[in-house]
Amino acid sequence: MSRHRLMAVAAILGVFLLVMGNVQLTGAQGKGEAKGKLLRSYHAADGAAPDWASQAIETSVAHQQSKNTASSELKVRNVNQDDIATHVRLDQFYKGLPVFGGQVVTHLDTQGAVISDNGDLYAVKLDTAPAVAESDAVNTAQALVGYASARGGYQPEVSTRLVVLPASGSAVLAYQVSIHIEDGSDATAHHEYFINAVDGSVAFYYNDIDTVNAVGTGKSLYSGNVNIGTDLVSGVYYLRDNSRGGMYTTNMSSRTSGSGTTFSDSDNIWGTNTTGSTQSAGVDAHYGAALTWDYYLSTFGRRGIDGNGFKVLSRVHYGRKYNNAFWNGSSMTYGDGDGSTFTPLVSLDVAGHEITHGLTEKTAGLIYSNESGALNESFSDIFGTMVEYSSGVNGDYQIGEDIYTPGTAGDALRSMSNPASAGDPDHYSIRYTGTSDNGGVHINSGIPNHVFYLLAEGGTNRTSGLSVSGIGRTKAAAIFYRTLTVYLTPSSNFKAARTASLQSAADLYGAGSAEYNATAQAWTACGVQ
Ligand code: M3S
Ligand code: ZN
Ligand code: CA
Ligand code: CA
Repeated sequence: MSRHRLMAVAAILGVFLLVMGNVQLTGAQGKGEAKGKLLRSYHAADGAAPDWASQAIETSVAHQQSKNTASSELKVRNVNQDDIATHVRLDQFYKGLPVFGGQVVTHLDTQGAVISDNGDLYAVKLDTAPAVAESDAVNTAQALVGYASARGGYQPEVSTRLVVLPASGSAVLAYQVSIHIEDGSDATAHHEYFINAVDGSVAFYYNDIDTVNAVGTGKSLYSGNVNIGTDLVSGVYYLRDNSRGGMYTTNMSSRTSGSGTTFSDSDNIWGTNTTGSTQSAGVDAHYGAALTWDYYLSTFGRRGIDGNGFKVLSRVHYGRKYNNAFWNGSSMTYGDGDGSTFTPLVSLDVAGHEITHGLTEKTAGLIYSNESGALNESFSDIFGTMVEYSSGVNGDYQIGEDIYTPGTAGDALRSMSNPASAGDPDHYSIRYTGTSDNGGVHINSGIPNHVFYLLAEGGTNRTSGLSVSGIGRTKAAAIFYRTLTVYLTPSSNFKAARTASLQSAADLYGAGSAEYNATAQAWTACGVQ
């Protein structure tokens, strides 16, 4: 079928003129007011046309009849009268079926004469008897959407109608299958499938929903008020950041399985800075995930933990009084803590720590036991601390100081500057050799943690008495990042980490450079030769 702008034909113009209907008087133009104000309008869906609109419709249809010659029908959609002109909108039909996108608007002056028209009518010639069953068309569309039925108890809304679909070449008889999903996940969409009613193929598709990236105000527990990336879908904001890989944050509502429910909000202001709002912990987790994304991207050019835009899910309010936070291979999970050992475990260093477990899994793959496990933990502490530092607020070398023992000030889960202050070794000679904690992964991490601290800040190891000249945390982080992502392998031990970090320092700053020598000295000071 060839498409003719305004020129295609309408030999049969069936016009449905209805008498009486809704008329809205929206005020007249006053002195000095801008022109173009709507005076009154009529919508066919509301009933019969009032007198003022009937004449305009008749004139418009006659105008189209005089211009067009092919077989088609026109039905009035609406008439709007403003202080400049009256505008009649006519929809195109073919043998009673809507022609998708076929519509013309005729503009009449205050005397009722046609000024101009615009729009698209299509030349159509086809058999309107479908060969494909409507249920088959629906099945085809549903299979393409691939939405698990009744996900989380939610059933998509599905509707179908037979239409004439203008297409290049010739018009097509098609089922328009609308599948509307608004479940708060990124599956949210209004899928519009056009399934060819003769051969069952997909003739056309689009998603009729507009999602808008937004910036919300988050009132966090530990980071004050922060900007957070949110997603506006059909008037509702979601805690989903499409500018950072689509990362999203869900409320587990004390459950321990499933993905939880994506946080949503009506005014894009989230949380209250207190645990009184379930959103507050969600803000911290979402902000932590965003800062971690930004840190790896702006520092190392890495888009997400896999370098390929990995979509991070952060789950908060996991379980009841759960004193833990973990990476499970695909998402970050945070408990609320019992209120005495931990408050909600969503501080920035912990978020950076958890997400870095994901990065380690996708790079060196360090096995979570014994020395490789302690290295795994240490890289999470190192980059968790770097993420916290990147926020510009807190540059400490403590881990979890904001969430640990709210009744005791000044302590932390671990210390990189002085591991012994949290009961952890700072030197290989005093490493833990037992079997608890997977062979001391959260204990012996103190040794490489302290290597990083001495390399970054300089200082003296308390056990060996050896001193290191610091090179700054930016260079130290670059060396350790390269160590993790380029050189280490699943069973690497501390000695392998020393060798790999020296290779990294040589790559970045040159063998024998101050940075290279400081790296060697930091490991030596901590007893790893
Ligand atoms: O160490 C951190 O998080 C954890 C907590 C609080 C408990 C158990 C394990 C972990 C972990 O290693 O992620 C920050
Ligand atoms: Zn960890
Ligand atoms: Ca910290
Ligand atoms: Ca404390």
